[in-house]
Amino acid sequence: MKDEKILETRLTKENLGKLLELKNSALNELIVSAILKFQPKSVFISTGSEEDCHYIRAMALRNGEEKPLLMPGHTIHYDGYQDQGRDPANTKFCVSDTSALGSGLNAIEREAGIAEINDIMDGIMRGREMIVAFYSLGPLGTVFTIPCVQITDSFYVAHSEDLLYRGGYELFKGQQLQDGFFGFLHSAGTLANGVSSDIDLRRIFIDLEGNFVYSANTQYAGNTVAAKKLAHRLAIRKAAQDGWLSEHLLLMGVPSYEGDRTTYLSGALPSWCGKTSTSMLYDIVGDDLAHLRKKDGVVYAANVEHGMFGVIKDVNPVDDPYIYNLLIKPGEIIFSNVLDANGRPYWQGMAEDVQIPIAGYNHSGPWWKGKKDHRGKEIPISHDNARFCMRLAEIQNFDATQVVPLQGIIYGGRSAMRPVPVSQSYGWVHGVFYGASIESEPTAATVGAGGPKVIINPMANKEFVSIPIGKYLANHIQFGKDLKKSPDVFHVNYFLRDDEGNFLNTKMDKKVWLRWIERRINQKMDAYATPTGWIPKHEDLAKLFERELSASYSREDYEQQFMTRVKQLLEKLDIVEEFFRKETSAVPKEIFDMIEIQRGALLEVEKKHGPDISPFKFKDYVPPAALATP
Ligand code: SPV
Ligand code: MN
Repeated sequence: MKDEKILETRLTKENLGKLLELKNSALNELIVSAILKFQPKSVFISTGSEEDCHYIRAMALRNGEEKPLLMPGHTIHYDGYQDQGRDPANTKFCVSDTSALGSGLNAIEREAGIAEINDIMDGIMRGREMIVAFYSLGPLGTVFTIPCVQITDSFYVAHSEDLLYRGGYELFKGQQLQDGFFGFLHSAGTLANGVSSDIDLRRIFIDLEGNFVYSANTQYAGNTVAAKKLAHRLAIRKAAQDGWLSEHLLLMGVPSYEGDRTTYLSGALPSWCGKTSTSMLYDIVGDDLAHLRKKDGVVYAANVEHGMFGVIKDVNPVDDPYIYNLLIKPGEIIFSNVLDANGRPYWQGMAEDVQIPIAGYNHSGPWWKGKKDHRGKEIPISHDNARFCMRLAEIQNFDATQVVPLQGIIYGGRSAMRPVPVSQSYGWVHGVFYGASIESEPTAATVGAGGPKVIINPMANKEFVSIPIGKYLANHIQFGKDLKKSPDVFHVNYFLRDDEGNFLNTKMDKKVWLRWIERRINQKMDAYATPTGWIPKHEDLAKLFERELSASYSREDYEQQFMTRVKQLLEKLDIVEEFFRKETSAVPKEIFDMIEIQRGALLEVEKKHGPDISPFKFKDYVPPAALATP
């Protein structure tokens, strides 16, 4: 059958009109091949118009993927009990030469991968409607724009995308897209009770050579929502080819005390390490993904998204007032995997004065207090990775600047004993090393988390890097080279603990660390040099604690938090070195040099001062010159 005939059999006149108006033969071919493979009963084309978005939302409710809550605009969605996070084991890159990707990436030979996914997705939409929707990665009308087309049978996925991304229908007008487009083919598979039930057949296969992602038998947004982590993997590869960076970064503006400037910062922290809450401290531009490009020697950044898919656990009036206030008033929000009791949502760590019901419906199905899972573990009221999804524009402290000049990059992890709460690198390459050696613990954002206690997660991007990790780091080093001034690079760790396991900092202390960062970038703050970077002085922090939090900050707290713990830091260097020695792609020599220099500097200060060194001991310290490469 000719292409037009196939389209006519599945599309109403109105939908066909919306498609043909684009006059895009590559797109038509893609849709025809999707129809032939997936066998949907009908096809809905969304232009992103209010009417089309309304239809998508209504259908998500009608087919049970979402249910209405009492508050106008609020809906709730559940993922299957085994489908509440990303699935690294079944997320694979399909490439002709799997060994060329290095050792850290989950790859499958391209033909075999595509055959496997085609087999799984054969006829997968039978009896269902197929949605075709268009989005843009990054702001429209800028060099950041990348057109994306999503084909899915999940109205929940399309609804989430309408909240999270800028519409891209117009970008597909015309036969040629200058630089191609990214395509996403998703099916939630068989649904039971509104959730994907063939979890054994869950696959997320990324065809790097075709710029397509296939995702089947899953609903969790990290596995399905095209323009989020699926597009991010394609974008990392495209960025490497074109000399820019696609990063797992928050973006924020910090207005100055003097009222004369806003400093734009980005931050890479693995999920569960305080990324969203950092982005909310001052003015939020984005909380998850950013693209970085250079122009005239300056780095510019843009938020890939325009919505937020945030962890809801611990969102309460004290820690996250702006978000909390939105979650309790009318507005378009999708809650996922929280407790629904009589049409009201409840989650772990919400306001203290909220009376949590003892029964309702949650990510485990009907729920009652004391309900246990198959391992005998009590099921909490909401999943640790339960989320909310909303547009950023709703948020009070949203900064709508589309493209921002980037002055600072923050890397952060989760570590009980190291490193100090905040430090600054001596230069760009030392900063790349900060990012390359991010340390965290397993999180709830991936299913089947387990394995090693310490995870080395370069740039918090390990799960998404789609090129050899060595090449990825080499690109970072290269990116900083021909700049008028490279962004200053910092490291944060909000999770230091004492010997009894108590946190050394409150959640709000990060406001002070961010303020110190802003003032360092603008040369308004002095610092001590230490073997691992510049650290704040006590007297400066004491003033910032007073001004930001009306709190005092004792010398003892400072000494304990900013202690250089030589033994722990050396241990970490060993773990980092082992991680990179095991990698089969060519890791840049600069990374190994940094490990050596750091190790040497730590051993030297240990000889002089012993293993736990007070920050006051570094008043006259001079760091190794080799750390200060520009
Ligand atoms: C993360 O875990 O980093 C997220 C959520 O941003 S996910 O969609 O799972 O990637
Ligand atoms: Mn993320």
